[in-house]
Amino acid sequence: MLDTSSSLCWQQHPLIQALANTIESTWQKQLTLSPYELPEDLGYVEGRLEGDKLTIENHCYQSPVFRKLHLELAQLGNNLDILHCVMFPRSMYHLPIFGCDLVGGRGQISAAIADLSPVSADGRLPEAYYQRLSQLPTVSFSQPRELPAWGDIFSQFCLFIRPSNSQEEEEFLSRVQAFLELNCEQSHFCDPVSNEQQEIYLAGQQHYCQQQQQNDKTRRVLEKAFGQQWAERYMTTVLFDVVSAPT
Ligand code: BLA
Repeated sequence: MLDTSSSLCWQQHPLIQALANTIESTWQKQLTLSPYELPEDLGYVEGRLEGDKLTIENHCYQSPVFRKLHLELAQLGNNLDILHCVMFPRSMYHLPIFGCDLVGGRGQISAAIADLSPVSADGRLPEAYYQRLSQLPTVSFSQPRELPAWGDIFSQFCLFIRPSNSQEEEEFLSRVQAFLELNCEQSHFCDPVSNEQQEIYLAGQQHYCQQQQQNDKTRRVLEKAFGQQWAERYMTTVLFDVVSAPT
């Protein structure tokens, strides 16, 4: 469970609470976590957007296999609840990037996105992922959403929906849990790759971050509350930092 004495978690949409707890407990159970230091002033931040308070709370770890395990909760007044989560592997391992974003307001989640995104040159996931992901039960959602142009980084397994009732919320949650568990499990079986391979996976991660930085919807929320420069710094150092050397 999330250590949440002062956490935003309890004030958020139930699906966000449930997913935050699932992520935190899966990480705690399956990975060997140590702290990841974010820039000092960016762990917990408050700003104002048109009179409403925007609060951001970050939970960040690393592990022997993952460079950065980032769970962020954000809340804008009573209007907008956000969960953002990314697992960046170290480039010496061939693992995809797990990413997830939930955006909702006034009792309704408008965007629920989750993926295991490839970082290889041919855009394919490691073979074991195809086997396992294709064995998952088929799910269909009544309101699928269309990815923006920068979303060419996502895999064929990407879910992007507007859940229309609690059953669809449950189904989304259990699919994300399956992605998470698969990713944590695979991290125990992967071997370090050659330097040449590392260069490729590093470039794949850089491309992922550059595309995500083009999400104007995220940028706009941050710019309105904290200004343009702050939003740029936050998107490029906390959310999607492009690392230039193996870590
Ligand atoms: C969409 N992200 C959004 C939206 C908002 C945010 C307001 C629009 C919601 C909607 O259209 O219904 C805002 N998201 C935020 C903010 C933060 C955040 C402010 O994380 C952080 C402070 N985004 C990610 C990750 C993925 C992602 C990891 O951070 C995917 C793995 C995807 N968010 C994503 C996509 C959209 C979105 C694809 C839809 C963009 C569009 O339709 O143009």
